[in-house]
Amino acid sequence: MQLQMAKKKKEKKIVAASPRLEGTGIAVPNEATEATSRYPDVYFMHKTGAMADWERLGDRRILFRGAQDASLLVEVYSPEVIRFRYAVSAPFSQEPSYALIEPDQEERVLFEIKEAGNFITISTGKLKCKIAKIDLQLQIYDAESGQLLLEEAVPFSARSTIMNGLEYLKVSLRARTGEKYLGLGDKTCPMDLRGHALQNWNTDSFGYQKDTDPLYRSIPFYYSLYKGKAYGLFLHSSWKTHFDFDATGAGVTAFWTEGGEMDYFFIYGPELTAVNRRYMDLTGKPELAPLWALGFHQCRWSYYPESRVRELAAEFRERSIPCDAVYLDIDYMDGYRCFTWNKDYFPDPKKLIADLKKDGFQTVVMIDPGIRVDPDYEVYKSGTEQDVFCRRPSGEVMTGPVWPSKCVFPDYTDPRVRAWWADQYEEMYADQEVSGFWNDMNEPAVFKVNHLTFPDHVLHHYEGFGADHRKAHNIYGQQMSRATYEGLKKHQPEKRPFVLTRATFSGGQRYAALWTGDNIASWEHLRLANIQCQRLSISGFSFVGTDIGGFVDVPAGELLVRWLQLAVFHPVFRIHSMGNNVDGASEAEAEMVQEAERLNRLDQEPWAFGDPFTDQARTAIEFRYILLPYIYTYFQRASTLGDPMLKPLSFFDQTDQEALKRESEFIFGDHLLVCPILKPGTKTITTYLPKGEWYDFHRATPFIGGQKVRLRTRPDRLPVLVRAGSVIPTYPVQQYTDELEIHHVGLRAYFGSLDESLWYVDAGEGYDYREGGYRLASFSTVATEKGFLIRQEVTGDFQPTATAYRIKLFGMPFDALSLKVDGAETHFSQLPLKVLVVEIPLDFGEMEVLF
Ligand code: NBV
Repeated sequence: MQLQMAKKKKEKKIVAASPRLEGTGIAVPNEATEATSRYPDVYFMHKTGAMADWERLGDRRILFRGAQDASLLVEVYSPEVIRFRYAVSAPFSQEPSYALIEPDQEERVLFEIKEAGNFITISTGKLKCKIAKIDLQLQIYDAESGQLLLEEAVPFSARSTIMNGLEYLKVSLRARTGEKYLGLGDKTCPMDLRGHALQNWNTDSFGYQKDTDPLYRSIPFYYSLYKGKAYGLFLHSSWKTHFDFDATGAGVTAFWTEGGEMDYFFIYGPELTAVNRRYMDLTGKPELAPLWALGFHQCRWSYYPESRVRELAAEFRERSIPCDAVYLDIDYMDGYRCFTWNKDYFPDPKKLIADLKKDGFQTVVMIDPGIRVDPDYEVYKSGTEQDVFCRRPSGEVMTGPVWPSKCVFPDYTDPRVRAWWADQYEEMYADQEVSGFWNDMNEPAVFKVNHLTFPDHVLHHYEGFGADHRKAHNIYGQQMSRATYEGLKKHQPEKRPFVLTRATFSGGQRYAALWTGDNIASWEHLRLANIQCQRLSISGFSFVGTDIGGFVDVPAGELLVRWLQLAVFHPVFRIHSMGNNVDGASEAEAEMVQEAERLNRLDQEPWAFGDPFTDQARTAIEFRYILLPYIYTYFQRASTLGDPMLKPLSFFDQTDQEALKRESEFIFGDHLLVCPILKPGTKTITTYLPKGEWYDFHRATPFIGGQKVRLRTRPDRLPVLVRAGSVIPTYPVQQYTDELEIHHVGLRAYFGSLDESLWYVDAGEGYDYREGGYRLASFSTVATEKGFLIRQEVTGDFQPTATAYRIKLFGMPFDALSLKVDGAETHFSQLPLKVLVVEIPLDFGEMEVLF
């Protein structure tokens, strides 16, 4: 009795903590109502209550029926991954998932169920999951150590009202002292989510701020790290979801969804990196991008007419600033009609695109979901004929203003509509040879109404299961990018698609890269960009970037340069700005804006701020091209293993308490520690080096990790450190990714011992790599007082143009006397310089420098 009262008290507290519930004070509980009285609304609470019975369903599922109106379905996916689903008064849904990939076949997982005393225990070998018979309350333990990993604070509950039906389904967990939370997509709050209450509801967030929530996308997946062990929790719901990471300090972390089922995956590590891989196994990995997509991209709202685009491209080449792609924003369209060209501005797009391509530029264009209502417009006509647009319950097609004042919107949750949408790309992609597409406004955004998006009542096909917009909203952008991706695949099957999307959902990494939307040209936003990209990277979206320099407002030259330097390590490396579409500019800016309007520019190109910033911007972009083979290698790892390309220090060493506190420095790939400069006029920065030995990347100054170090900074580059023993592949500077036939691949080898450094290469386009058309070199290093040994093992059949490595050996503690390559020894005739450079064949097995 006492125990029950204590529980009740706790539950009340949690309810009060939830923002969603605070606002609904009008409903009264069912128990308080009388038959004769009337109320604005009346609510009902739903629980499982005590366990009525349980039943094993097939190989992986166990159904626990509650004595009350909710039941629990447990599904064991693997020894580390268990799915928990709660349904209220309804059978469990059979709907396909937009987030999960369909496994080829369901693996049989061995697990045991034991009923003893007051509990039922499911044991998988790695986990022990204890379910109390009295209320189905849950505890999950590490099977080996017995450490309690997850514990419900109160049993699952849900609430419905007469007027609204189900309002929420909620799980509350104990938040232990010292437990940290990471992930959840592109939230702008500090890296540790603890103390924050956040929502997922894709929202057009023009000029968002550090506390703006929600933003453009929904990734309801977070990590918990406690006493050195990590698990992930993926709330598998396309409804609006809420996460309260102990925001009130009551020691409870709760999450809830506003409809459907409570459906979540518990994903054990215990390493953060293992949690990530298991999440990626569930939701899929990004496809390998075409190499050009990892080059530098230049964008603005908007480059037009054609002469301006040509002038831009020419200026990059004249100034020898590398660039692989130019983007055309909405003004290339004819009256904002998607898939059309403004013929005054772009009389012959095919020719323009071909000419740009000859000069090494790919063209990427914007496509929005809002289709202009215009009976003479082909896309509108065929869409209407084929009935592809979203409707209201009355049957009327939903219209709303976006760029054209009256738009209709395809229902991408219908496979038939996705196929129709995919075909809209045929002419631009297959005939005009646009290289990639940029899907904007797909939260979906609607102008003029405070609600910012479709009304809740709009209907969606939802793969034949039917749903209103509350359920389909968060996956609308993801499904738009999917339909785009499928269109590109269909119309040029031999090419790797490049799709950039603003809105998405978990699993959307399979279809598109992301940018973080309409940020601001401020130092604060550079800091946010750093956090957002790290966080998105561990949330499944490594293929991510920000509008370099800021979308809104104009950066100072120094800010643009520092942003470019950071973005060298963001897979999407693109300058973008509002240009002269300045909205609500201050008076001081007004004159500048007017002038810019007259000239049709407010420039943010790498040279826009003159000297010394142009040279510094060039140096940053050149560094990206130098590191290209390293960056591409880690893209390949992300696409095969799912590993994040950017890793917060916690992903490098989750036992290092200091590393867990850091959010500025991050690891890029497996070997580089990047220390962004986030303040103007920075002369020195203090950075934390995780345990181990490190070198300055450029100067090879050695450092011992596990401590903070103070580094002097330079205007033309960021401090980048590299792990001792690393072998980093480099290319010469190119003006675009396949400009040169590369004869020598650089390897920067830093004295030390390390098991693995990688260099992956393939054709950079197409799918031959799937049939062995790749070359993956794996290097291991051994450093002793007698010498420095590098071993290489190669897999794959691809023959790169390079025939030799030019290896630069850094940090050698003694003079090198000879070089042994696969047994053949050459003595150095004179003592080499401090940095030893040797040239050896690409297919070497073992090379050693002897002291
Ligand atoms: O198409 C114009 C812009 C685009 O440049 C930006 O990148 C998107 O995030 N778009 C938003 C629509 C209007 C923003 C005010």
